[in-house]
Amino acid sequence: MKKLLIAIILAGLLSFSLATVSRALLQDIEQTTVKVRGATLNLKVGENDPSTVSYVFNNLVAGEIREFWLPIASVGGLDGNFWMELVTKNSAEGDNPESETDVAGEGELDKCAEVWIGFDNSADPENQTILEAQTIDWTSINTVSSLETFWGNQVDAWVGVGSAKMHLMMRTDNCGSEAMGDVFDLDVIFHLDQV
Ligand SMILES: [Ca+2]
Ligand SMILES: [Ca+2]
Ligand SMILES: [Ca+2]
Repeated sequence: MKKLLIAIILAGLLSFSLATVSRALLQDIEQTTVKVRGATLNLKVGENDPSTVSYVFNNLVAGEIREFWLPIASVGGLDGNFWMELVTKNSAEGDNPESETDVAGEGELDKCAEVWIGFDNSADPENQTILEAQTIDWTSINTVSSLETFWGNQVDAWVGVGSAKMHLMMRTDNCGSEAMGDVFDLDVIFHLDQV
């Protein structure tokens, strides 16, 4: 009887030990990492950001056209509404030959000079004549202030994918002897607003 009791106790201890061994469970862990960065809305005009582009149009004469092309791209993570401003400043009489008819106060060149502004889609150079959006036809510079190209139009899309190229032309066909040697600066200001 005593042997039987010992045998039962041993069997119980053995089964308890087996149960303890069977509790060593398998495990698996997976992980994912979220890298967080704030949004950017960033316009790039020309090759450098911020832009370092400037032009000099010297000795403009009636009948000729001066012009430049400038790549414009949205390089941030957000789309935006693209629009522009033209601001004339530093109007002055400059050189004043005796034949100039107006040498008083500010110069007259900024009042008679005209601009033309259009956009090409440079991603498709074969079809630039087709894919050209004109923003303004020949217009006196001092009557242009803000050029709003409404959100969702062709130019916004081209700026968004980085293929827009602005074409600006200037002429002084309406300028006479009153504007001889006169000077002014034209700021072309590009905007990209979050939509
Ligand atoms: Ca920028
Ligand atoms: Ca002058
Ligand atoms: Ca003048």
